[in-house]
Amino acid sequence: MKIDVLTIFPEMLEPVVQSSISRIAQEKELVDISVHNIRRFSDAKHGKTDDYPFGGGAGMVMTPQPLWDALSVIFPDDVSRKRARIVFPTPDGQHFKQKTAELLAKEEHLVFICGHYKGIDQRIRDYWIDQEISIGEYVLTSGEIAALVIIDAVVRLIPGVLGNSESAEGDSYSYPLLDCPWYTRPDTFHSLSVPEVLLSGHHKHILQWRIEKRREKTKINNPRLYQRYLQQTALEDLIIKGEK
Ligand code: 6GU
Repeated sequence: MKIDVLTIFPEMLEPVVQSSISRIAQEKELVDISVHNIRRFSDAKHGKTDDYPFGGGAGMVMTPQPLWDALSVIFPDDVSRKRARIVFPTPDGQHFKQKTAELLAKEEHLVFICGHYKGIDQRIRDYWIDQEISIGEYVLTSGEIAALVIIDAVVRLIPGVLGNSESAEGDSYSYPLLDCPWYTRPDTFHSLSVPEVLLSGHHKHILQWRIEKRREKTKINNPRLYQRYLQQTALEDLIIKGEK
């Protein structure tokens, strides 16, 4: 997968995309991430990339020219444009979910536009952007952090990026319940012990314990997900009984 990120703060992104999962994915040549400085595309004095909003209001809006020119370089022709998905992280976008990450992980080319201030000129959104994504109900100062969140969630789902031992399979959100607690050696630490069942070697009991812990945690931390889980298991029971 090719990933291009347009930003006025490349220094915010570079250390992150060059470490952790993104670095491994790039070393394995499964992903190629390029960070582009929007300022370099600006025709204005001193590489200016923002201006006052028409009609007034607080804050600045990113001007269309540098973004348009940067996108025109990334997409030299219609074919390259058709093969890509342009994502705009923004607090007024659609909620980012695991399902969103799964769909984006199937793309061959993703382009992220990081906005600042009040955002970007609407004409860029109308003409270029395929998908507007919010990572949660709070406001961040910049789209960079949100873009990094989305990239991390997507890259780890690309086949081959994670090793078997780190497999994305039982993740919270790819399974209908949140994750259970995990422990490792030593079995007693500062007089804190590990639940005995995990040391019992009794696989069925361990599985039952883990499901119970997942239920307990989901009920408390994400009641809506828990309700969905209850409905789904009720439906599955009906299907098993042949009533649906
Ligand atoms: Cl995608 N951007 C910004 N600036 N703030 C956010 C967000 C995105 N998602 C939630 N808050």
